[in-house]
Amino acid sequence: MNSHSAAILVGFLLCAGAILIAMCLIASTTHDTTEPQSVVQPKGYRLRRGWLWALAAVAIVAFGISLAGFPYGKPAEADGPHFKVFAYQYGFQMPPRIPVNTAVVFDVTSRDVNHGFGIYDPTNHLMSQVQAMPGYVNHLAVTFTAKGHYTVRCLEYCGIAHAAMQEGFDVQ
Ligand SMILES: [Cu+2]
Repeated sequence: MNSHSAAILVGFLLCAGAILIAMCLIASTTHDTTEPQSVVQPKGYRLRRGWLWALAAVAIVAFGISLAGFPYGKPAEADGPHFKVFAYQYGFQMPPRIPVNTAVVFDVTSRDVNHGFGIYDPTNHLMSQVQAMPGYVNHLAVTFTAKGHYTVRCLEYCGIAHAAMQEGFDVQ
């Protein structure tokens, strides 16, 4: 387990523990109600409305704060070298070598149907991906900081041999 996975596990356990404690507190402080349904129901609806508006406020604030860091819609770095990628049933036509520590741009399109262009690093982790669409060129900016053999896999079901649709290139 690497440090990233360990951090996710610890975060999950902390959240799960906090929820468990909250549930135990609620269970221990909840008693049989003697109030009739007609009294409880409006209270419940008020509480629910309050929750809705509180969550909406949190979501709007979080959206506003995180919007600046949204990765989509920004033009790819244009100053680096561009590499053409053609996806087709069932493979990729692309250059066999990509320079290391260089901001490169993949100009990705498809010859037939929609495909995915997913780049896996030498440890087989997905590091970047974009759609390969007929009639469109999508630009994917990537800077490879490690040399090695990278694998490209299709991430969009595109036909009977989709699972075998794989290509590779060397970063050097
Ligand atoms: Cu596919």
